[in-house]
Amino acid sequence: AAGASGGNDSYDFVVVANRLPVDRAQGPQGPEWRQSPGGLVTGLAPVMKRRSGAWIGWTGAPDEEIEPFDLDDMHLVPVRLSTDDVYSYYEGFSNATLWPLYHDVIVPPEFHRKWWDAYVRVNTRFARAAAASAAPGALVWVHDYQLQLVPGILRELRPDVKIGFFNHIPFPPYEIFAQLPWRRRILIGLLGADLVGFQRPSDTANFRRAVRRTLGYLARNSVVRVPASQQSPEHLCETGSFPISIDAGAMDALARDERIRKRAEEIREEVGNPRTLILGVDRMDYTKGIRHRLKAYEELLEDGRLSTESTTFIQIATPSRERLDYYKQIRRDVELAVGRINGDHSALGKAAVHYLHQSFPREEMAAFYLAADVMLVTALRDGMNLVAKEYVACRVEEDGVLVLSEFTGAADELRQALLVNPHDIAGLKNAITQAVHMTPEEAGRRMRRLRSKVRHDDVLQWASTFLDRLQMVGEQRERTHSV
Ligand code: ADQ
Repeated sequence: AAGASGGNDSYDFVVVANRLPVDRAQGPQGPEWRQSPGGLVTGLAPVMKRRSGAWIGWTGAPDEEIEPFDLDDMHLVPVRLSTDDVYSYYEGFSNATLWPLYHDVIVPPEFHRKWWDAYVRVNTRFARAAAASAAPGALVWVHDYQLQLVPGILRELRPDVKIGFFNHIPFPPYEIFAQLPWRRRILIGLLGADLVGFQRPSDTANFRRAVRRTLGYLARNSVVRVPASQQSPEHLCETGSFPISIDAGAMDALARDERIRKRAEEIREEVGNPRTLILGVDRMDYTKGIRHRLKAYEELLEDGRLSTESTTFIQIATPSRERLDYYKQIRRDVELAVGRINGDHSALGKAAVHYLHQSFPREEMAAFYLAADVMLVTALRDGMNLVAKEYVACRVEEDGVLVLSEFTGAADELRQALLVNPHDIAGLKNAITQAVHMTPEEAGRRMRRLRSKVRHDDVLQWASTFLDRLQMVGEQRERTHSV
C-alpha cells in the first residue's frame, strides 16, 4: 500500500530498528507497554517530539500480530516475526552469521542459505512498513546490522525519502567481510542510503574499501558514486563516522542523587567494605572479553599481587541470546571460572568474585558505577561500548580508574583511560595493578579529562549531528535529481 505519496498515516521522521523501544509491563488495568530505557530512544525522543515521528520494529515476541499504537509522542508500528523468522533471520543470520563475522570472527560465523532467505524476507517486510509510514520527502533512519538491506529496498519503493543508515557494531576489514557469500547484496543494500554512518573512522574506511573491492564503485573522499540500476537513477552515498554516546547529563544527575549515593555505600558494605572494588558490566557475550578479565584477576590473586583481604570484584553479566550455542558456551566458561576462583580464593564472607547474571534498573546500575574504584572494560571487539562512558559520567567526584580495551570504539575518544590489549594477559594484569595503586592525583587528572569528553558529546548531539547531515545530503540529491 506504499505509494510515492505515502500511506494513510504519514510521518516525516521514521526510525527503523529491529526492536521497538518498548517493554511489556503489568499496569493497573492489565498488561501495557512502557518505554524501555535504551540509549537510542533517549537520543531520538526529542526529535520524535519535534517532528511527527514513527518507529518501526519488532516487539520481541514471535507470532504476534499487533496493530500500530501511540506511546509518549511516538507512533509505534510493530513488525511481525514468525517463530521461523526469529530462528533464521534474528538468531541465525543476524546473530550467528553477521555478529561473529563483524566482530573479527572471535567465534566462527555460520553461513546458511535458508537464513539468508529469511534475512531478505524480513528486511523486505521492514522496508515495506517504512515505505507505508513515511510522508513525502520524510527522513528515514535505519539502524544496525539486522537491517542492512532496508535502505536499498526502500529506495526502490520510495525514491522521494531521505534514507540514513547507522551501524552500531564494527564494520570488519575486507579480508573478513569477503567471506560472506552475499557480500555484494549487503553492500548494495547499504548503498541505497543517502548517508551511511559508522562508530569509528576505521569502520568507515573498511566499508569504503569493501565497496571498492567488491563492487568497483569509486569513492571520492567520503562519497560513493552509486551507478544507476534498473530501478533507480545514479545517486551519491555519503559515508562517515558518528560515534554514539550516552545521556551524560541524566547519568551525572543520578550519580548526585542522595538515594543512589546511599545505595552505592550499601553495595560497598554488602561486599565487605573492601579497599578496592573492581567492577565489570557486560551483556553475556563472547565479544566482551569476560574470560580474559577473569583470567587476569585469578592470576593476580595467585601471584599474591592482589588479595581478597583488600580487593573484591563484581561481575555483572546481563542474560543475552541464550538459545545460541556460543552464548551457552560463554556462560558455562564464565561460570566455571568464577566457581574456580571463588573455590580457590574466597573466605567465608569474603568472596573473590561476586557474579550477577541479572538485569538491573538504571538507578541500580548508577549505584554500582558509583561504588566501583576500578572499572574493567576488556572487550575483544566492540562497536563503541557505552558502559565505559556510563562509568565516567557517574564519577562526579572525579575519581575512579577506567581500564579500557583498545578494541572498543570508545578507546578512540577516551584516551586518558588505561588502554589495554585484552589478549595480552600479562599487560592486562599490569594495567589492573596500576589502576588499583594509582595515586588520587593521577586518577583525578585522568578522570577530569575523560569527564569533559563524555560531557561534551552526548547522545542528543549524536542524533542531531547525524540527522542534520542526512537532511543536507538528502536536499543535495533532491536538487540534482528533482524527484
Ligand atoms: P551492547 O553490545 O549491548 O551494544 P554497550 O554499548 O556496552 O554494549 O551497551 C550495553 C548497555 O546495556 C549499557 O547501557 C549498559 O548500562 C546496559 N547494561 C549492561 N548490563 C546491564 C544489566 N545487567 N542491567 C541493566 N543494564 C545493563 C551495541 C554495540 C556497542 C554499542 C551499542 C550502542 O555492541 O558497541 O556501543 O550497541 O551503539
